[in-house]
Amino acid sequence: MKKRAKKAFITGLTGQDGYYLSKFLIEKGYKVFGLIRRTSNDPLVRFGNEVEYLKKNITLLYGNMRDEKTLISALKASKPDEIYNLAAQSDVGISFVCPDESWDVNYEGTGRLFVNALRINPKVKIYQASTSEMYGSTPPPQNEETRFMPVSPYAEAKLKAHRDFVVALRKKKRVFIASGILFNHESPVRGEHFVTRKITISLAKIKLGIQEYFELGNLDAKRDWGFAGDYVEAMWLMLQQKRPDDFVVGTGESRSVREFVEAAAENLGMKITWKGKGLREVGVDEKGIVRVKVNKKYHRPNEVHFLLANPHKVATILKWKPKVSFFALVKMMVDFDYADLKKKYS
Ligand code: NAP
Ligand code: F7E
Repeated sequence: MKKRAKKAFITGLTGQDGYYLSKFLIEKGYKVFGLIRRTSNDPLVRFGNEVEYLKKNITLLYGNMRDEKTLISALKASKPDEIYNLAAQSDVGISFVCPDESWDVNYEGTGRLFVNALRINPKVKIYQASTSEMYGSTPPPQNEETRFMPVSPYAEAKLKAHRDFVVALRKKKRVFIASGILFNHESPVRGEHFVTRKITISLAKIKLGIQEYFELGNLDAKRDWGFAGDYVEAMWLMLQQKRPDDFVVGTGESRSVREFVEAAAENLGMKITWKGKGLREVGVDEKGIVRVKVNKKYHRPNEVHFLLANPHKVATILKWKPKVSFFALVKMMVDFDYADLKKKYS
């Protein structure tokens, strides 16, 4: 007899990770259900020219992490074997401006989803998108044993969700809830307000003569940047284990925002060098034209200075390793934005 296809329910389907994870699961033969919320623009804009293929292969269910009834309806309609909770107000900077939304979606929303999912089916396997931001001010390298010291409303909400709805619920009810403590992961479909994509879009525009310069905040912040397409496999692997657990997912290499700018520029045949200090620092090209300025408005009230994963556990237990290097990731993003903008502006 033919085996029934497994069913996966993804929240945050329309985000960066939702895009890569839904494609990954469709290719694995899953029947995929995704939560989408009403937005003023097309919520599937990230799917680009794959939209028809993905729409054909995903059952879209309207709902919102802030609205419990809609989550219950979506769970009843999808009857999932696996749940991937990717929905979040995921912008750390914005979480200082809208802390209540960050709390309601990232903490309360996770509770609404998990408690109802386990009430409907106590055997469902759940993945929670935890984050390296939970380490906050704890010095690197960071692994599963490292102390959490969050410094933003985003990280506080994610940490409380991790403690209450992953660690405590798993222990108390002996249910299958795994979490990925993922370090920054990027791609050509990364949200345009995150620093990597802001840099690749801005430099591509400068190269095309559409823009003269762009502004950044803290150039010295260091992040462990990997490729989102690699990281969704680790999420899936976590739900294929016998026991639920927490895993740090990262590359084990860290670079500053400044280094990201330099690498992206190099891919466009430009060389950026730095002059001045603090808010007066600028990045100039080989002709001496200012291409990067620092603006206080992009500095956060509290900053996470240095993140660097120790991915030993994910490599040994899940046998997972990133495939795309830092430089290949930067090239992938720059190439995409340059080609896309050239088409749009020519
Ligand atoms: P993203 O691109 O910002 O996507 C966030 C998703 O959440 C979008 O689909 C968004 O829908 C949805 N969402 C936001 N508020 C919602 C609400 N009230 N109800 C329902 N859906 C809502 O984020 P991502 O980069 O894919 O990240 C996925 C998850 O991993 C997030 O939980 C994030 O916090 C976490 N994480 C990300 C990273 C990273 O480096 N990317 C690292 C660690 C952890 P709309 O499209 O309608 O806005
Ligand atoms: O900032 C600095 C900024 O916004 C990276 C989310 O996916 O990863 C992401 O959070 C660094 C920070 O990502 C600008 O201060 C300088 O130090 O790209 P980002 P993030 O805050 O690390 C974690 C793991 C998540 O969980 C989150 O959901 O870059 N930076 N200048 C800037 N950042 C932005 N956005 N814009 C600037 O102009």
